[in-house]
Amino acid sequence: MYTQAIDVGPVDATASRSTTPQDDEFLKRIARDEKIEPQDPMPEAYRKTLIRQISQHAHSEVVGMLPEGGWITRAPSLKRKEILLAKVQDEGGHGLYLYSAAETLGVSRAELIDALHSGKAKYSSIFNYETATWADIGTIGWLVDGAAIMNQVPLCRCSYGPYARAMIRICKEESFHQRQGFDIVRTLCQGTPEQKAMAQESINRWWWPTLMMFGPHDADSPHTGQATAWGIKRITNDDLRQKFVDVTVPQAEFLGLTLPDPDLKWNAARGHYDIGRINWDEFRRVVNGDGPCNAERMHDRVKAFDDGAWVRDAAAAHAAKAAARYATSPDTRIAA
Ligand code: FAQ
Repeated sequence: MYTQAIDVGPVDATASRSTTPQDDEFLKRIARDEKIEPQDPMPEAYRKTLIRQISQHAHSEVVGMLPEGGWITRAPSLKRKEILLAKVQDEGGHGLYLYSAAETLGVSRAELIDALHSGKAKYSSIFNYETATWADIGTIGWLVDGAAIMNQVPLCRCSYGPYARAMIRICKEESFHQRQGFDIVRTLCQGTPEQKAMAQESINRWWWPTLMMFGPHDADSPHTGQATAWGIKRITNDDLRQKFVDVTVPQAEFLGLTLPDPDLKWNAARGHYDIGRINWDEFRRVVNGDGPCNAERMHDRVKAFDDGAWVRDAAAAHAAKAAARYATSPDTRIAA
C-alpha cells in the first residue's frame, strides 16, 4: 500500500547558521545531500539531536512490542499467532538496529536504556494506549504501522548514514506489518456484524492517538526547523500527518469503516482532506507519563530487562571466550 519512494526534495541548509569553517563545510555537504558518517566532523548540536531522535525511536520500537505482545497467546488461530510472533520480534530487531545506530554517535547502550527506565527519555505516545480487543492488533498494524511507515520512509533519506541505512530494512518490515494489520481488519469487516462492530470500535479509539504520533503542529514543534535544515527530518510533522490522512481515508471507505471525525472532509481547493482539532491536552498528558498505560508499560519493560540479565551475561561470557580462543588460535573462529 505504501511505496518506499516518497519524494523528499532537496535540503535547504540555509536555515542553519554556521559559526566555524568546519560547520560551513558540514552544511555544504548537507546541501549536496551527502551522507554524514560516524567518523566525519559534525556540529555537537547535530550529534545530540540525532542521539535524541534515534534513541527515542529505538525506545518506541522496544516499548512498542508490549501492546501487541500480550495478544500472542490469545491470537485467534495458529496462522495469526505465527504472524504476530514474527511481527513483535521484528519490532525488537528494529530497536536493536536503532540502538546500534545511536551508539555510532558515541553514546553507550547502557546510558540510553537507563534514560528510558528512569523516565528521562521519551518514547512514542501511541504505545501508552491499551489493546483491549483482537481488533486492536489489526488496527495497530493498519494505522500505527501505517503512520510509522509514512514517517519513516523519508528517514531512509536522512543525512546521517547509519540511521538512513537502518531505516531501509525497517521500512520494508513495517510495510509487511501494515499489510497484515489491514488483513486482520478486512477479515473482521467481512465477518459477522459483531466482528465488524469490534473493528469499528477499535478504530474509534485509535484514530486520534495515531494522528498524534506525528508530533505537534509544525508551528509548535521546537525541533522541526533545525532538524529539517540538517536533512534529518525530510518532511515536517504536519505534512506527514496530511499524507497519512489522505491515503487512509479511502482505505477506511473500502473497509466500510467510519473514521471518528465529524469534520473530516475533502477540500477540493487544497487537494487534501481537512480534519478536526487534535486534542493536544491529551497528547501532552500521555507524553508526560499520564496516559492509560504508561505505568504498566514501564513496569513491564523494566521487568523484561531485569529478567533478561542472565541471557545478556551468558552471551557476553560466550563472546569473551570465543574472542580469547580466536586470539590464541585464529582457526577456531568459525567453530566459535
Ligand atoms: N510521542 O519538535 P518535535 C513505531 C516529542 S515507531 C512522544 O516535533 P521531533 C513502530 C518529541 O520527542 C514510532 N513524544 O520533535 C512500531 C520532542 O520531545 P523532546 C516512533 C513525542 O523529534 C509500530 C517534543 O515532543 N517513531 O511506531 C511525540 O522533531 C507498531 C517536540 O516535538 C519515531 O520515533 C510522540 N508522538 O519530532 C512499533 C520516528 N511527538 O525530545 C511497534 C522517528 C513528538 O524535545 C508496533 N522520530 N514528541 O523532549 C521522528 O520522526 C520525530 O522524532 C517525531 C517528533 C516526529 C516523533
